[in-house]
Amino acid sequence: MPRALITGITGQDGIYLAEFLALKGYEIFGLLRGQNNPKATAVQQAVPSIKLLGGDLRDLPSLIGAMEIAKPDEVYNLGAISFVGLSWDQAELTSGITGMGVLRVLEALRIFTQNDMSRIRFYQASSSEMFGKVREVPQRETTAFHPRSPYGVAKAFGHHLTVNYRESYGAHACAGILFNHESPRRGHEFVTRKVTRGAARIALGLQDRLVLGNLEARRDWGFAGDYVEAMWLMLQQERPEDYVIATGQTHSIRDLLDIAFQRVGIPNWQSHVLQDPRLFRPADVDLLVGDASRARDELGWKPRGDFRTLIEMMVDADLADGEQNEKQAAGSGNRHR
Ligand code: GDR
Repeated sequence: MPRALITGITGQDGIYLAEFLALKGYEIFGLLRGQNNPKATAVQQAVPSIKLLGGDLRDLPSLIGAMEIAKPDEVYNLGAISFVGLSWDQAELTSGITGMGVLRVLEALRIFTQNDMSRIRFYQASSSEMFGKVREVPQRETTAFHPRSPYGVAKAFGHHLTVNYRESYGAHACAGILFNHESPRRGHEFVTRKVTRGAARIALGLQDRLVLGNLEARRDWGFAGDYVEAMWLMLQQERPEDYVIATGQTHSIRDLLDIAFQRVGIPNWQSHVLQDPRLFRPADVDLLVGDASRARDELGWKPRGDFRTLIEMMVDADLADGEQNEKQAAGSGNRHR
Protein backbone atom coordinates (compact mmCIF):
# COMPACT_ATOMS: atom_id res chain seq x y z
CA MET A 1 0.00 0.00 0.00
CA PRO A 2 1.65 3.31 -1.05
CA ARG A 3 1.84 6.01 1.62
CA ALA A 4 1.24 9.73 1.09
CA LEU A 5 1.73 12.72 3.37
CA ILE A 6 -0.30 15.83 2.53
CA THR A 7 0.24 19.30 3.99
CA GLY A 8 -2.73 21.69 3.68
CA ILE A 9 -5.07 18.78 4.27
CA THR A 10 -7.96 20.97 5.45
CA GLY A 11 -8.07 23.02 2.24
CA GLN A 12 -10.16 22.37 -0.86
CA ASP A 13 -7.31 20.60 -2.68
CA GLY A 14 -6.20 18.63 0.38
CA ILE A 15 -9.62 17.02 0.73
CA TYR A 16 -10.05 16.29 -3.00
CA LEU A 17 -6.54 14.81 -3.19
CA ALA A 18 -7.08 12.65 -0.09
CA GLU A 19 -10.35 11.32 -1.55
CA PHE A 20 -8.60 10.59 -4.84
CA LEU A 21 -5.66 8.79 -3.20
CA ALA A 22 -7.99 6.81 -0.90
CA LEU A 23 -9.72 5.41 -4.00
CA LYS A 24 -6.30 4.41 -5.33
CA GLY A 25 -5.65 2.44 -2.13
CA TYR A 26 -3.13 4.79 -0.50
CA GLU A 27 -2.52 5.03 3.22
CA ILE A 28 -2.90 8.77 3.77
CA PHE A 29 -1.45 11.06 6.42
CA GLY A 30 -2.53 14.69 6.69
CA LEU A 31 -0.60 17.40 8.51
CA LEU A 32 -2.87 19.35 10.81
CA ARG A 33 -1.92 22.69 12.34
CA GLY A 34 -2.80 23.89 15.83
CA GLN A 35 -4.65 22.43 18.75
CA ASN A 36 -8.22 21.21 18.28
CA ASN A 37 -8.26 22.39 14.68
CA PRO A 38 -12.01 22.77 13.91
CA LYS A 39 -11.54 21.63 10.31
CA ALA A 40 -10.35 18.16 11.35
CA THR A 41 -13.90 16.79 11.48
CA ALA A 42 -14.67 17.73 7.87
CA VAL A 43 -11.48 16.00 6.70
CA GLN A 44 -12.21 12.90 8.75
CA GLN A 45 -15.78 12.77 7.42
CA ALA A 46 -14.64 13.02 3.79
CA VAL A 47 -11.84 10.45 4.19
CA PRO A 48 -12.49 8.28 7.27
CA SER A 49 -9.30 6.25 6.81
CA ILE A 50 -6.99 9.29 6.97
CA LYS A 51 -4.51 9.67 9.81
CA LEU A 52 -4.05 13.24 10.99
CA LEU A 53 -0.68 14.26 12.38
CA GLY A 54 0.13 17.45 14.28
CA GLY A 55 2.64 19.75 12.60
CA ASP A 56 3.23 23.19 11.22
CA LEU A 57 5.01 24.54 8.13
CA ARG A 58 6.77 27.03 10.42
CA ASP A 59 8.30 24.28 12.53
CA LEU A 60 11.00 22.09 10.96
CA PRO A 61 11.22 19.49 13.77
CA SER A 62 7.47 18.89 13.52
CA LEU A 63 7.84 18.21 9.79
CA ILE A 64 10.68 15.74 10.37
CA GLY A 65 8.52 14.09 13.07
CA ALA A 66 5.61 13.78 10.61
CA MET A 67 7.89 12.12 8.04
CA GLU A 68 9.11 9.67 10.68
CA ILE A 69 5.56 8.59 11.46
CA ALA A 70 4.17 8.68 7.92
CA LYS A 71 7.22 7.13 6.19
CA PRO A 72 5.76 8.48 2.96
CA ASP A 73 6.41 7.39 -0.60
CA GLU A 74 4.92 10.67 -1.79
CA VAL A 75 4.70 14.11 -0.15
CA TYR A 76 2.25 16.72 -1.44
CA ASN A 77 2.96 20.23 -0.17
CA LEU A 78 -0.38 22.01 -0.52
CA GLY A 79 -0.15 24.02 2.72
CA ALA A 80 0.03 27.80 2.32
CA ILE A 81 -1.62 31.05 3.17
CA SER A 82 -3.51 30.95 -0.10
CA PHE A 83 -5.58 34.14 -0.13
CA VAL A 84 -3.73 36.62 -2.34
CA GLY A 85 -5.59 39.64 -0.91
CA LEU A 86 -4.39 38.90 2.62
CA SER A 87 -0.78 38.71 1.56
CA TRP A 88 -0.33 42.50 1.52
CA ASP A 89 -1.63 42.81 5.08
CA GLN A 90 0.37 39.84 6.37
CA ALA A 91 3.34 39.79 4.03
CA GLU A 92 5.78 38.41 6.57
CA LEU A 93 3.50 35.58 7.63
CA THR A 94 2.72 34.75 4.00
CA SER A 95 6.43 34.64 3.14
CA GLY A 96 7.12 32.51 6.21
CA ILE A 97 4.48 29.88 5.38
CA THR A 98 3.85 30.01 1.64
CA GLY A 99 7.55 30.58 0.83
CA MET A 100 9.80 29.39 3.68
CA GLY A 101 7.37 26.54 4.40
CA VAL A 102 8.50 24.93 1.13
CA LEU A 103 12.13 25.14 2.25
CA ARG A 104 11.26 23.47 5.56
CA VAL A 105 9.39 20.59 3.91
CA LEU A 106 12.28 20.04 1.49
CA GLU A 107 14.80 20.21 4.34
CA ALA A 108 12.72 17.78 6.40
CA LEU A 109 12.75 15.41 3.43
CA ARG A 110 16.50 15.81 2.95
CA ILE A 111 17.21 15.17 6.63
CA PHE A 112 14.73 12.28 6.86
CA THR A 113 16.15 10.57 3.74
CA GLN A 114 19.75 11.35 4.75
CA ASN A 115 20.29 13.16 1.44
CA ASP A 116 18.85 10.31 -0.61
CA MET A 117 15.98 12.53 -1.74
CA SER A 118 15.10 10.62 -4.88
CA ARG A 119 13.44 7.84 -2.87
CA ILE A 120 10.47 10.02 -1.85
CA ARG A 121 8.49 11.83 -4.51
CA PHE A 122 7.63 15.45 -3.77
CA TYR A 123 4.90 17.67 -5.21
CA GLN A 124 4.95 21.45 -4.76
CA ALA A 125 1.78 23.47 -5.29
CA SER A 126 3.12 26.27 -7.47
CA SER A 127 0.72 28.90 -8.77
CA SER A 128 -0.18 30.88 -11.87
CA GLU A 129 0.12 33.94 -9.59
CA MET A 130 3.88 33.66 -10.25
CA PHE A 131 3.22 34.88 -13.83
CA GLY A 132 1.49 38.00 -12.49
CA LYS A 133 2.03 40.80 -15.01
CA VAL A 134 2.21 38.29 -17.80
CA ARG A 135 5.14 38.27 -20.23
CA GLU A 136 3.33 36.18 -22.84
CA VAL A 137 -0.13 34.79 -23.57
CA PRO A 138 -0.87 31.97 -22.94
CA GLN A 139 1.50 31.18 -20.09
CA ARG A 140 3.53 27.98 -20.21
CA GLU A 141 6.28 26.30 -18.18
CA THR A 142 8.97 28.49 -19.79
CA THR A 143 7.18 31.84 -19.31
CA ALA A 144 9.18 34.25 -17.11
CA PHE A 145 7.67 35.15 -13.72
CA HIS A 146 6.61 38.64 -12.67
CA PRO A 147 4.59 38.14 -9.47
CA ARG A 148 2.31 40.99 -8.39
CA SER A 149 1.68 40.18 -4.71
CA PRO A 150 3.68 39.04 -1.67
CA TYR A 151 1.83 35.74 -2.16
CA GLY A 152 3.06 35.43 -5.77
CA VAL A 153 6.61 36.28 -4.69
CA ALA A 154 6.49 33.62 -1.96
CA LYS A 155 5.18 31.02 -4.45
CA ALA A 156 7.99 31.90 -6.89
CA PHE A 157 10.52 31.34 -4.09
CA GLY A 158 9.03 27.92 -3.34
CA HIS A 159 8.97 27.05 -7.02
CA HIS A 160 12.63 27.89 -7.58
CA LEU A 161 13.61 25.94 -4.45
CA THR A 162 11.76 22.87 -5.72
CA VAL A 163 13.69 23.04 -8.99
CA ASN A 164 16.91 23.69 -7.07
CA TYR A 165 16.52 20.65 -4.78
CA ARG A 166 15.89 18.54 -7.86
CA GLU A 167 19.10 19.83 -9.42
CA SER A 168 21.18 19.89 -6.22
CA TYR A 169 20.16 16.64 -4.53
CA GLY A 170 18.48 14.65 -7.29
CA ALA A 171 15.11 15.01 -5.54
CA HIS A 172 12.13 13.58 -7.39
CA ALA A 173 10.47 16.98 -7.01
CA CYS A 174 7.73 18.31 -9.30
CA ALA A 175 6.06 21.69 -9.27
CA GLY A 176 2.53 21.89 -10.64
CA ILE A 177 1.84 25.44 -11.83
CA LEU A 178 -1.87 25.34 -11.22
CA PHE A 179 -4.16 28.03 -12.54
CA ASN A 180 -7.29 28.92 -10.50
CA HIS A 181 -9.32 25.87 -9.57
CA GLU A 182 -12.67 25.97 -7.88
CA SER A 183 -15.47 23.79 -6.49
CA PRO A 184 -18.33 23.87 -3.99
CA ARG A 185 -15.58 23.37 -1.37
CA ARG A 186 -13.85 26.64 -2.25
CA GLY A 187 -13.49 29.10 0.65
CA HIS A 188 -16.09 31.89 0.72
CA GLU A 189 -13.42 34.59 0.35
CA PHE A 190 -12.39 33.60 -3.21
CA VAL A 191 -14.25 35.36 -5.98
CA THR A 192 -16.02 32.39 -7.62
CA ARG A 193 -17.48 31.13 -4.36
CA LYS A 194 -18.27 34.65 -3.17
CA VAL A 195 -20.28 35.16 -6.37
CA THR A 196 -22.02 31.75 -6.50
CA ARG A 197 -22.92 31.93 -2.81
CA GLY A 198 -23.98 35.57 -3.10
CA ALA A 199 -26.20 34.88 -6.13
CA ALA A 200 -27.83 31.92 -4.35
CA ARG A 201 -28.45 33.88 -1.16
CA ILE A 202 -29.85 36.88 -3.07
CA ALA A 203 -32.24 34.55 -4.95
CA LEU A 204 -33.32 33.01 -1.63
CA GLY A 205 -33.86 36.43 -0.06
CA LEU A 206 -31.07 35.89 2.48
CA GLN A 207 -28.93 38.80 1.32
CA ASP A 208 -29.56 41.95 -0.77
CA ARG A 209 -26.24 42.80 -2.30
CA LEU A 210 -22.88 41.52 -3.26
CA VAL A 211 -19.86 43.77 -2.78
CA LEU A 212 -16.89 43.07 -5.05
CA GLY A 213 -13.59 44.62 -6.15
CA ASN A 214 -12.09 44.57 -9.65
CA LEU A 215 -14.59 43.17 -12.19
CA GLU A 216 -12.25 43.41 -15.18
CA ALA A 217 -9.74 40.76 -14.07
CA ARG A 218 -9.62 37.62 -16.20
CA ARG A 219 -8.75 34.16 -14.95
CA ASP A 220 -8.42 30.62 -16.28
CA TRP A 221 -10.76 28.72 -13.95
CA GLY A 222 -10.96 24.91 -13.78
CA PHE A 223 -12.47 22.29 -11.48
CA ALA A 224 -10.34 21.39 -8.42
CA GLY A 225 -11.33 17.70 -8.63
CA ASP A 226 -9.62 17.45 -12.05
CA TYR A 227 -6.54 19.30 -10.87
CA VAL A 228 -5.64 16.98 -7.98
CA GLU A 229 -5.46 14.11 -10.47
CA ALA A 230 -2.75 16.07 -12.33
CA MET A 231 -0.73 16.33 -9.08
CA TRP A 232 -0.75 12.56 -8.71
CA LEU A 233 0.04 11.96 -12.38
CA MET A 234 3.15 14.17 -12.11
CA LEU A 235 4.54 12.02 -9.30
CA GLN A 236 3.98 8.81 -11.28
CA GLN A 237 6.42 9.94 -14.02
CA GLU A 238 9.90 8.45 -14.05
CA ARG A 239 11.48 11.88 -14.60
CA PRO A 240 10.37 14.77 -12.37
CA GLU A 241 9.22 17.85 -14.31
CA ASP A 242 7.15 20.99 -13.83
CA TYR A 243 3.76 21.28 -15.49
CA VAL A 244 1.21 24.01 -16.17
CA ILE A 245 -2.30 22.83 -15.30
CA ALA A 246 -5.02 24.99 -16.84
CA THR A 247 -8.06 24.90 -19.10
CA GLY A 248 -6.75 27.30 -21.77
CA GLN A 249 -9.95 29.39 -21.49
CA THR A 250 -10.13 32.79 -19.82
CA HIS A 251 -13.17 34.61 -18.42
CA SER A 252 -13.75 37.90 -16.62
CA ILE A 253 -15.47 38.42 -13.27
CA ARG A 254 -18.32 39.89 -15.35
CA ASP A 255 -18.71 36.56 -17.22
CA LEU A 256 -18.77 34.81 -13.85
CA LEU A 257 -21.54 37.15 -12.65
CA ASP A 258 -23.54 36.61 -15.87
CA ILE A 259 -23.54 32.83 -15.47
CA ALA A 260 -24.16 32.73 -11.72
CA PHE A 261 -27.08 35.17 -11.75
CA GLN A 262 -28.62 33.58 -14.86
CA ARG A 263 -28.58 30.27 -13.04
CA VAL A 264 -30.69 31.66 -10.17
CA GLY A 265 -33.09 33.38 -12.60
CA ILE A 266 -31.93 36.98 -12.05
CA PRO A 267 -31.36 38.52 -15.50
CA ASN A 268 -29.39 41.60 -14.49
CA TRP A 269 -26.85 41.29 -11.71
CA GLN A 270 -25.98 44.99 -12.01
CA SER A 271 -28.79 45.94 -9.62
CA HIS A 272 -27.38 43.66 -6.89
CA VAL A 273 -23.63 44.15 -7.25
CA LEU A 274 -21.64 47.03 -5.77
CA GLN A 275 -17.98 47.75 -6.32
CA ASP A 276 -15.94 48.83 -3.32
CA PRO A 277 -12.53 50.38 -4.03
CA ARG A 278 -11.30 48.93 -0.72
CA LEU A 279 -11.52 45.47 -2.32
CA PHE A 280 -9.21 46.45 -5.17
CA ARG A 281 -5.73 45.02 -4.72
CA PRO A 282 -2.65 47.27 -4.62
CA ALA A 283 -1.47 45.45 -7.79
CA ASP A 284 -3.71 42.93 -9.53
CA VAL A 285 -3.13 40.26 -12.11
CA ASP A 286 -5.17 41.37 -15.13
CA LEU A 287 -5.14 38.28 -17.30
CA LEU A 288 -4.26 34.65 -16.86
CA VAL A 289 -4.64 31.87 -19.38
CA GLY A 290 -2.54 28.73 -19.34
CA ASP A 291 -1.19 26.41 -21.99
CA ALA A 292 -1.34 22.91 -20.50
CA SER A 293 -0.10 21.09 -23.61
CA ARG A 294 2.91 19.54 -21.83
CA ALA A 295 0.54 18.01 -19.23
CA ARG A 296 -1.72 16.76 -22.03
CA ASP A 297 1.14 15.24 -24.03
CA GLU A 298 3.23 13.78 -21.20
CA LEU A 299 0.66 13.03 -18.47
CA GLY A 300 -2.39 12.42 -20.65
CA TRP A 301 -4.20 15.00 -18.47
CA LYS A 302 -7.00 17.23 -19.62
CA PRO A 303 -9.76 19.14 -17.83
CA ARG A 304 -13.23 17.57 -18.02
CA GLY A 305 -16.00 20.19 -17.72
CA ASP A 306 -16.26 23.78 -18.97
CA PHE A 307 -16.53 27.05 -17.06
CA ARG A 308 -20.31 27.36 -17.27
CA THR A 309 -20.85 23.82 -15.94
CA LEU A 310 -18.45 24.50 -13.06
CA ILE A 311 -20.12 27.75 -12.00
CA GLU A 312 -23.61 26.27 -12.34
CA MET A 313 -22.60 23.32 -10.18
CA MET A 314 -21.29 25.71 -7.52
CA VAL A 315 -24.47 27.83 -7.65
CA ASP A 316 -26.64 24.73 -7.31
CA ALA A 317 -24.66 23.56 -4.29
CA ASP A 318 -24.98 27.02 -2.69
CA LEU A 319 -28.73 27.07 -3.38
CA ALA A 320 -29.12 23.68 -1.70
CA ASP A 321 -27.00 24.90 1.20
CA GLY A 322 -29.04 28.09 1.61
CA GLU A 323 -32.33 26.18 1.50
CA GLN A 324 -31.09 23.71 4.08
CA ASN A 325 -30.07 26.54 6.41
CA GLU A 326 -33.45 28.19 5.90
CA LYS A 327 -35.28 24.99 6.83
CA GLN A 328 -33.17 24.52 9.94
CA ALA A 329 -33.76 28.13 11.00
CA ALA A 330 -37.52 27.85 10.35
CA GLY A 331 -37.61 24.55 12.27
CA SER A 332 -36.03 26.18 15.30
CA GLY A 333 -38.41 29.18 14.98
CA ASN A 334 -35.37 31.35 14.62
CA ARG A 335 -35.21 32.84 11.14
CA HIS A 336 -32.18 35.08 10.72
CA ARG A 337 -31.65 37.18 7.63
P1 GDR B 1 -6.69 34.62 -7.10
O1 GDR B 1 -8.19 34.27 -6.66
O2 GDR B 1 -6.19 35.86 -6.46
O3 GDR B 1 -6.66 34.56 -8.59
O4 GDR B 1 -5.85 33.40 -6.49
P2 GDR B 1 -9.40 35.18 -6.14
O5 GDR B 1 -10.62 34.38 -6.40
O6 GDR B 1 -9.19 35.67 -4.75
O7 GDR B 1 -9.36 36.48 -7.09
C1 GDR B 1 -9.55 36.41 -8.50
C2 GDR B 1 -9.73 37.80 -9.07
O8 GDR B 1 -11.01 38.31 -8.68
C3 GDR B 1 -10.87 39.68 -8.35
N1 GDR B 1 -11.93 40.10 -7.41
C4 GDR B 1 -12.12 39.58 -6.17
N2 GDR B 1 -11.48 38.62 -5.51
C5 GDR B 1 -11.92 38.30 -4.27
N3 GDR B 1 -11.31 37.33 -3.60
N4 GDR B 1 -12.98 38.96 -3.68
C6 GDR B 1 -13.65 39.96 -4.32
O9 GDR B 1 -14.60 40.54 -3.79
C7 GDR B 1 -13.22 40.29 -5.64
N5 GDR B 1 -13.65 41.18 -6.57
C8 GDR B 1 -12.87 41.06 -7.64
C9 GDR B 1 -9.47 39.77 -7.73
O10 GDR B 1 -9.02 41.11 -7.72
C10 GDR B 1 -8.71 38.84 -8.66
O11 GDR B 1 -8.27 39.57 -9.79
C11 GDR B 1 -6.34 32.07 -6.42
C12 GDR B 1 -5.91 31.48 -5.07
O12 GDR B 1 -6.51 30.22 -4.89
C13 GDR B 1 -4.40 31.30 -5.02
O13 GDR B 1 -4.04 30.63 -3.81
C14 GDR B 1 -3.97 30.46 -6.23
O14 GDR B 1 -2.57 30.30 -6.22
C15 GDR B 1 -4.43 31.11 -7.52
O15 GDR B 1 -5.84 31.28 -7.49
C16 GDR B 1 -4.08 30.26 -8.73
